[in-house]
Order: sequence, then structure tokens, then C-alpha cells
Amino acid sequence: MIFERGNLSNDTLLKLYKGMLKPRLIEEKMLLLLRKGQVSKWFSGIGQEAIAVGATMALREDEYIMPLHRNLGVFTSRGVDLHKLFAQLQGRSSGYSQARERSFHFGINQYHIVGMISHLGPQLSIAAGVALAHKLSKEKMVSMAFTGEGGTSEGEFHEALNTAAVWKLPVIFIIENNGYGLSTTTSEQYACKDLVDRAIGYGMPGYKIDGNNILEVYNTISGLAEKMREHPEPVLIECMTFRMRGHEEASGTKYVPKELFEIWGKKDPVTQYENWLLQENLIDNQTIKKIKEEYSKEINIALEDVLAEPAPVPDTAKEIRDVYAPFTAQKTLSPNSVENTHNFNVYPATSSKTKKRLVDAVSDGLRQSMKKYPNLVLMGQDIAEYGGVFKVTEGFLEDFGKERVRNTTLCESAIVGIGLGLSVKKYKAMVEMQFADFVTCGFNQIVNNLAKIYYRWGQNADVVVRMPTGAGVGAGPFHSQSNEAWFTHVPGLKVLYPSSPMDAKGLLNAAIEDPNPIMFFEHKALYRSVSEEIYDDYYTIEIGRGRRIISGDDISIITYGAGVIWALEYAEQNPDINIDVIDLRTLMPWDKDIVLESVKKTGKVLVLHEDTLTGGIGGEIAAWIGENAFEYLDAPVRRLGSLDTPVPFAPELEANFLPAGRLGEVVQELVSY
Ligand SMILES: Cc1ncc(C[n+]2csc(CCOP(=O)(O)OP(=O)(O)O)c2C)c(N)n1
Repeated sequence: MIFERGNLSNDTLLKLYKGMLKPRLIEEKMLLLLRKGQVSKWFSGIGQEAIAVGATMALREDEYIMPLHRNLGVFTSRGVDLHKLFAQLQGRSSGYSQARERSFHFGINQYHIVGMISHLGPQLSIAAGVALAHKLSKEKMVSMAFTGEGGTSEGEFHEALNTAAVWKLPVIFIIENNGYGLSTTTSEQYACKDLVDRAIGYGMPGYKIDGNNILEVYNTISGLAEKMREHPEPVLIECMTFRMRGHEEASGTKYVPKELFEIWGKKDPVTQYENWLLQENLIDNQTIKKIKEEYSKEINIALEDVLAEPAPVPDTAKEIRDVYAPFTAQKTLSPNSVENTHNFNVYPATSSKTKKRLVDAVSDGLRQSMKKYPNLVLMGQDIAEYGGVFKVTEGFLEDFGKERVRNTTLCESAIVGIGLGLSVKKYKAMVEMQFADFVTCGFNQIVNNLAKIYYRWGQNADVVVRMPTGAGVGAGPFHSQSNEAWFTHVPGLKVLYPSSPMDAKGLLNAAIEDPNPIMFFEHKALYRSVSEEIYDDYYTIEIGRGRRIISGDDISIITYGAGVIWALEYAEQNPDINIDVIDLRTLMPWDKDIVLESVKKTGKVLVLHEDTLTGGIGGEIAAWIGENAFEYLDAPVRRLGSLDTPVPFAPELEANFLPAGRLGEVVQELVSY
């Protein structure tokens, strides 16, 4: 191994050595504890320290890093408090995730580290999002994300690199090619010669380097970072290294040929570099011994303290509270001219109104939020010049510019991840799914990253995902689905689903104000078929409040979205039945008070939705009524949804699929029960 110091000072050379030594000593200690059963799981980075340490030290301390499971060296190089780190690893309350997360699945904003989730891939997009924030704010900074060579097979690798290249984002993508992805060899993982060659396909520079040579890692990355700060663009670096231990300690290394350990053992990054420092008289054995003793002492003290700490004591109220980032909605007092018919938080300043279709109301709200929040960035396929397929953002490009109204690549996952990266840097993001159906391609980022990140380590995800949804437009199985129930089931998300223009504008504004991740459903069939007079000024409507659309005391129809329209039509055609129609408007958290009030009034309830029946949110509402309002019921709670089939294309089949045609029958049954 040849070490080229270039113009590095003696001080830097020594710092790099100490930087590698610390994670090595921590790991050796952890392996001892593991044998004693005092650590539950350990993913070793032994033999790979030069990458995490060299790369981290090459960046400025305020530049974000997205590490993975073998990157202890990132944390130690940022000077993370060892006590808190060990408490984290031991599942103690004083750790960085309050015992909610395991191993390295946590971030620390103070040290500019975004923690991984178990899923390989998402870190790359978050790094791109942080880099986008740097570019928008004209900060001359880079971000950096790690992946193993196995992780490069994930779709997110492609999406993140492709989008970063198209948008020229200053991200350093590092592949740690350590030969194995669990037991999978590189020849079973990819068919190209070198992974770095993929950089050519993405249109970015690529470098293949010796990942065991700390000076090569440090010099390459610090040189590139310096250039990228001035001339933003992404770069791919493939660091060749070897995994000297099992995938995780319990899984062993039987499948790895013994000679590989011998070959790579001779290239150990710590001993190789140590020998070179000795040879160059940059360090002596006594100093090495002293450093090791100091580190061991620091490690032992921190560990002893942590091992003496009691196990966490659960506090259910706190657990539930921490699912969402704390937030108090802005409120204004009601001006005399405006009635509170819709649960306004921020009232419109005047009573001036214009008739608008639902699609125009969404657009109006979005435009006013863009004016109110200069840090709000819109992203979606074809949303700029084209104005989006439903024309919600028509004219936005002219008013707000290309930086804030961004046409995206066909990369749903990366775009949602970029939204999260933006919120790490205190931006707000709105991501438009072209159709709600395509959210499947961004599902992982939404349900695993956005939804859980605040609970896990306190970082909020200030992202609104707009979801043009629903059937009734003859669009077939993949442009018609109602998929809101996928998200109501995920703690950490809020799910909004307005049915009227007034609510659509006010709830969208409220969603953008709220720092939590929000799924915002807009029914495509209602976009242009429903219109009403709505307030011209900016206003917000309280999230989590349902609305009584018409009052009656024969039966309750608890519904939302297109269900509201069906219920109203039915009520109009059947004036002899007094129906209490409740529009939930928010599906998570939903308004239990208004439901209870309605049940008390009528004693007969139909929960109606367009979503397929089984597993729909209606089941949850019906169960809640059964548990909490049984004594007020005069009939079994009924549910009505679409058939449990995919959404068919032909209008006749689609009409049969949807529940509207069966509504009368069920209402009659309830009334006469
Ligand atoms: C999306 C996803 N699929 C599967 C896994 C299970 N898994 C965890 S680590 C790993 C191997 C990863 O290999 P590589 O990316 O090369 O990183 P290394 O562990 O070698 O550092 C696998 C399959 C996962 N974490 N995420």
C-alpha cells in the first residue's frame, strides 16, 4: 500500500490515524461484550474504517452525512458523545433515539448525521435532498451518502443518482465494495465490471479507489468536495475494501474462502497506516500505546456508566405523543364578516368569495402557500411548464420560478426522499404524485422514513404528498385506486381527504403549515364536477375535524370524498329520510367526537367509502363505534364500500364496482331495521 501524503500536515496525518483507531477499539470492545451477551447485534466495520473516517474527516463538520450500518467511524469522527452513543447501542433511554431504535439507525442533527432505516437505498435520496437545499440556499456545501455494493442493486440507488445528476446536486455517493452482501458475492450482485462505471450512465464523474488507504480516501474526497462546493454536481466513488467479519456477528463467515481473509488481513487499514507513520517517524510506539490507553479508558468509563443504567421505563402517553412532531396551528380571531362554518384556524381576512371548482381551490391554496412560505418547494412529474396533468400548478413556473416548481424525473421514491432531505434543512416540500396509484413506487420512503423519523430520533418530515385519487373516470385498475387506507394504518402520517373546494383549499394550506408528513387526497372525479363559492383570502381549516354537511336524525352516513356527494344526492332524492351526513375530511387523526355525536342522535350508522370494503378505514370506524357507542345503537353498524376487486375499466363494470348503486338498498335496510 502506498501512502501519498501530498501537502497534508503532520497534525492531519495523526488525526486520521486516531480517527481510525477509535472505532477499531470500540468495535473490539463490543465484540467482547457480544460474547458475554451484553450487546444484542453487531454489524462490524473492522477493516473498512478508512472509508468512514477518511470520508467524514474530508468534509466540513456542518456538511450532512447519511451513513449505514458499518459506519461507526462516521459517528466517532464527528465527535459524538460516547456515553450517548453506547446508551443508544444498548437500548437505553439516554441514547440518541430514547431506546426506540437499534444499532446505527438514528441521526443527530447537532452532528449533521441523518440516520439510516433498515432498508438499503433511501439514504441516497435524502442526501440528494440536503444537496438540493444547499443549492437552493446557495450554500457552498456538499452532502455525502454511503451504500454497500449490495445496496447498489436497489432501485433507489438508480433513482437517487439519476435525479442528482439531472439536477446537478452536490452529493458524494460512496460505494463501500466489501465483496459480500450478507452471503451474496459481487458476481451474484452485478454483472458490470466495476460499479463505478455506472457513473458514466448517469452522467456524473466516477472514481474507483483503494478503500483501505486512508490517505487515498481523504485526499480524493476532500479534493472533490472542494470542487463540488464551487461547481455543484454529484460524484460516485467506489471504495474497494473487504468485510473482515460476518454480515453481523451471529451469522459467521463460513461461505467466505479463508485465503481472502489472509490477503485482506495484510491490507488492514489501521495497521498499514500505523506502520507507515512509524516508518516515516511521524509517530512512535510509545505514543501509539498512550493513545490506545487513553481511548480504552474513555471507552471503558462510558460503557461502565451505560451498563449500569436502568432499562427504559415505558411511558405510554409519551410514546403516543412522540409519533408526531409537536405543532400548534396558527390561529386568528374570526372577523365579523366570516362565519365559522368550516372550523377555520386562520380565518380569511375578508368575506370576499369566488366560485371555484375543487381543482381550482387546490391550486389557489397551493399558490397562496407558495407566497406565504418562501421555503416551500414543489416537486412532481410535469408540474412546471406543463402545469401538472390536472393543471393544478398551471402558471406557477412563471410566478415562482424553476427552482421552486420542479419537474422531476420518473423517480417517485427519490423525490419523496429528496423531500425529506429538504426538511432536514428546514425547507417544506410538496410532492405531487401524478396519480395516487403511483405512490407504490415511493411507498418505502413514505411509510418507513417520513412516517417514523420523528418518533425514532426527533427529525420531522415536513412533506405533503398530494394524491389525485379515485375512480369514476373510466381509467382502469392503475389510475383509479383508493389507497388511503394503506396510509391510515401507518403511525406518523396524517391523512386528509377533502370533498369540497372550501375544505380542499383550507386543509391543503393547513397541511403545508403542519411540519408533519401528510398524505393529501384529491378526488379526480370531483376536481371539475364540484364547485362552490370559496373565500379568496388565505385561510386554514383545522386538521382532524369532521363536518356535518346535512343534519338529520333517522340515520347517520359517516363518509368522505366521493361518498359525501353520493350521500347528498341520495338525501336529496329521498327527502322523507332524515340523514345526518358527516364528512370526515381527515382520516388520520379522525374526528371521534362528531361521529359519537351523530351516533347518539340517530342510533343507526352507515359508514360509506369508495375504497374497497375489506380493510378500508370504514372497518376501523365501525369497530370504534361498536366499542364506544354500543348503547346508543338501534341497529348493527353497516359498512358500504367498493367490491373487493381491482378497479375495472369499462364504465358498466366500474359503476358496478363502486358502492353508489348499492347505497339505497343499505339505507333502506337500516331505516327499517
Ligand atoms: C431493502 C432491503 N433488503 C434486504 C435487506 C437485508 N440486508 C441487510 S444488509 C444486507 C446486505 C447488504 O449488503 P451491502 O449493501 O453490500 O452492504 P454490507 O452489509 O456488505 O456493508 C441485506 C441483504 C435490507 N436491509 N434492506
